[in-house]
Amino acid sequence: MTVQELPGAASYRPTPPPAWKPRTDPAPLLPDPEPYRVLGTDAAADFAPAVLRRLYAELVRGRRYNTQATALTKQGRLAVYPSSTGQEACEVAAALVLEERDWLFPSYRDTLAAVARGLDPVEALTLLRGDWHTGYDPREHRIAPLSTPLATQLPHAVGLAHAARLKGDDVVALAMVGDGGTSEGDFHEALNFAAVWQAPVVFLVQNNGFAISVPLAKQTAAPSLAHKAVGYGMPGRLVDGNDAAAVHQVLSEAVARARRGGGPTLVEAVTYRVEAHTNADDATRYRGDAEVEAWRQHDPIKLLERDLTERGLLDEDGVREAAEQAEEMAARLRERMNADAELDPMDLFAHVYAEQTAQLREQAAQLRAELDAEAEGDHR
Ligand SMILES: Cc1ncc(C[n+]2csc(CCOP(=O)(O)OP(=O)(O)O)c2C)c(N)n1
Repeated sequence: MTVQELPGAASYRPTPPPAWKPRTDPAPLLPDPEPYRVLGTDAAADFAPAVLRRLYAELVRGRRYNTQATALTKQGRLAVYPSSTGQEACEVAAALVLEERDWLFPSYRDTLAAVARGLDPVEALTLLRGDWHTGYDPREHRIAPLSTPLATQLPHAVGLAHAARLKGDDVVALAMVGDGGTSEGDFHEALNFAAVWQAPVVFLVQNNGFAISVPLAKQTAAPSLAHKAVGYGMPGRLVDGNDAAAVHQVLSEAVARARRGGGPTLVEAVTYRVEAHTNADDATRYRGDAEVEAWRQHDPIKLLERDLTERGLLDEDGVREAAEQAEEMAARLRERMNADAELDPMDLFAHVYAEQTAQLREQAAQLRAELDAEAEGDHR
């Protein structure tokens, strides 16, 4: 018996499952096959020279901040510093594309973004010096605490952005995370909620090649990190993370989209962590010099300087001026970081809970007693 001979076969029409209907077309959400670039291409001519010069000054200052902070770890003035050397284009552009009323959600790698947004350079290092929780008032510049637990800043960013939208506030949140952080559950939860709620949030993934010693290939089998966006129903953009103009443009577009109610964007910036993970890491154990050298040739400052010089937008005086301003900043930072901070150990218990737990009260009383006994001993 053939199918045509089955009873009722004449009325049989194949149909999709009853609840199925077409959802979002994935094509417009897909990232470009190659990272977007501006410097050295025709697109550079459309860029406002003032923005490029500002980016240049900030990159030079940012690089000097990184080298100075690393030097402070060697002098014992800073406990730890996760350097963003080589990633300055991402750090600076993330700060510059936001309005004052917006919020930045950085990770421990992003001290520089916080400083470029206006945070006091010493306050930005307070946590890494081990002196104080967070070290600054997040509300002052609308910069959430530098987050050490990977990706936990992302759901916070989504919550803030969604709440702002419900209240009718014109606020965008930009959240930064590393390539390793994209494997965390918090990354998934944040992106899923952001897309479902169409929250005004931009996720910037700095793909710097490594999560400490783990290379990206051992981290994910996704075609790119930007492709992950499609699964959540938001656009993914792939950009050369060392091309400051390209990062600035892609992030500006994502922020503008979020602001006009268009929802979230996931931006993957392809960059490289030129230094070790922190001063406590030895990167020579998991990568070779040739790889690092290739990235040094694709340095964000070199790329911008070459483009600006070739187009007559920067001369020797401009280069010297930027270097001098960066030196002044570094000298002030050194001076202030070399002064011993006045610390009250009792502050350990402050600002953790609105109402302290019984255990914390007990521990605080113990510490108070020890400090008092020590002070008495000093007087004897
Ligand atoms: C939830 C959590 N798990 C593990 C760690 C330990 N840890 C600190 S940094 C790091 C690597 C993160 O790499 P990536 O997200 O690529 O950021 P990068 O340091 O390269 O900027 C890990 C696993 C942590 N801080 N938080």
